[in-house]
Amino acid sequence: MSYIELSYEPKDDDLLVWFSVEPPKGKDLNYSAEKIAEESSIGTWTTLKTLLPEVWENLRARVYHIDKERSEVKVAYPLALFERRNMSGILASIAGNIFGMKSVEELRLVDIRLPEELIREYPGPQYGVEGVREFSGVKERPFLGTIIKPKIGLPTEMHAKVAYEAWVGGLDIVKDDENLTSQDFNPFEERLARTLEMKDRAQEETGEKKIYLVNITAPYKEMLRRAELVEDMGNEFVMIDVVISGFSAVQSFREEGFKMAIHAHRAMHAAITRNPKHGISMLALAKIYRLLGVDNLHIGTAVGKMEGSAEEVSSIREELQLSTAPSLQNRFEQKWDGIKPVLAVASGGLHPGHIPAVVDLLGKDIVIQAGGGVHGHPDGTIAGAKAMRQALEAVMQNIPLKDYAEGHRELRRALEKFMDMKFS
Ligand code: CAP
Ligand code: MG
Repeated sequence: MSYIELSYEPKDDDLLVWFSVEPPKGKDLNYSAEKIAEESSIGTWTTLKTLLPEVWENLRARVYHIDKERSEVKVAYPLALFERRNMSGILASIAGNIFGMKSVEELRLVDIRLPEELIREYPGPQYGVEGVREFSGVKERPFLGTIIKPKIGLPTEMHAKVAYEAWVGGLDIVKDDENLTSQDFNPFEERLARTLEMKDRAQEETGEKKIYLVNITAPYKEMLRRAELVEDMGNEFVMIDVVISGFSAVQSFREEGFKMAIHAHRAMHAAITRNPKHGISMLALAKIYRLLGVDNLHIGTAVGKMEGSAEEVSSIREELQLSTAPSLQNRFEQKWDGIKPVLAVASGGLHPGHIPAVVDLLGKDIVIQAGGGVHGHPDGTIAGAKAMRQALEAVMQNIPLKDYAEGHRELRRALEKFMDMKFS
């Protein structure tokens, strides 16, 4: 009785998983493929006297593709193996014990093909790209944002003041950092109230809608309490560290039905996604978060301080935004019927000089965020925000950044500091 069935034609409603595998010394790919399918569906390390024929027939995973060249296997899972609308349960099968088995040396979950029957059971983003553009008034161009820096430590009043400066300098978005929650020097309630006052003031002064991504990451019941506060104060967004909070919290939070968009920060993802031979790809995680229903998701920049190649970041952006993501060398074709597109967030080591490259790579349905790249501007936060806006203006008008900087002091000063550019 083998889990390998290369003649098996996956059904439309099978969930498919693409693995890259390094078998242990002395074992071949077929050996590891067998163990992966067994441990991720119905089996264990030995044959079982308790294995009913119908369990074997109806619920086992089937290895339908083995590529010895690329050391990859593809496995088909019947949907009956999983509980409906329980993403944690699905992952406990396809992304659970198998990573720790001795019968693989390395194992990477490259991609998941979500069948349309499963897609229909999940909400997807409440707002998505259109909805966020709708309530923010940012129509065509990328969104510009900053993260208050230092990431931790500013007292509440200073946090709110820096946020005000970023907004009046021209940024659309101010975000709490991923590890700013409710510390003694900047308690959540205080920060929310003071920063929203500054948001209102900046909106009046600029005539532009402004967005505050307040971080509600906390034990789940506390997340709900904070979300209620945020909603009562009329803020349109919450931010959640989704990997750290867990799939169950993200799925539950989306189902709470708050009338607020979810900005998904992915801190901790690299513990799972970074090793090219082991773990889970950011592409696969991004698909799960789109299905669960975040509105914004960090995906990397290719040009900033965080790892992630241009090809990978671009592929993830496509997966988040296309209604059908075509198959690639390491990506299933994926239909997203009825699931809204997600705003891709490019952040991490960015400054105004990066904006042309980021827009070139990822297009306009993105959020470009810079923390150090704004608050590290030699003339301070307002100038840093202006420099970001000027850089985007240059891109939208197809003017080379250096030329545009000639007539825009804040951008020039940013390029002098961050890119060592020389001006006459
Ligand atoms: C960026 C950032 C973001 C990273 C996360 C930080 O600050 O606030 O958390 O972008 O990385 O704390 O590093 P800087 P990613 O602009 O000062 O780098 O978006 O890849 O998940
Ligand atoms: Mg951060």
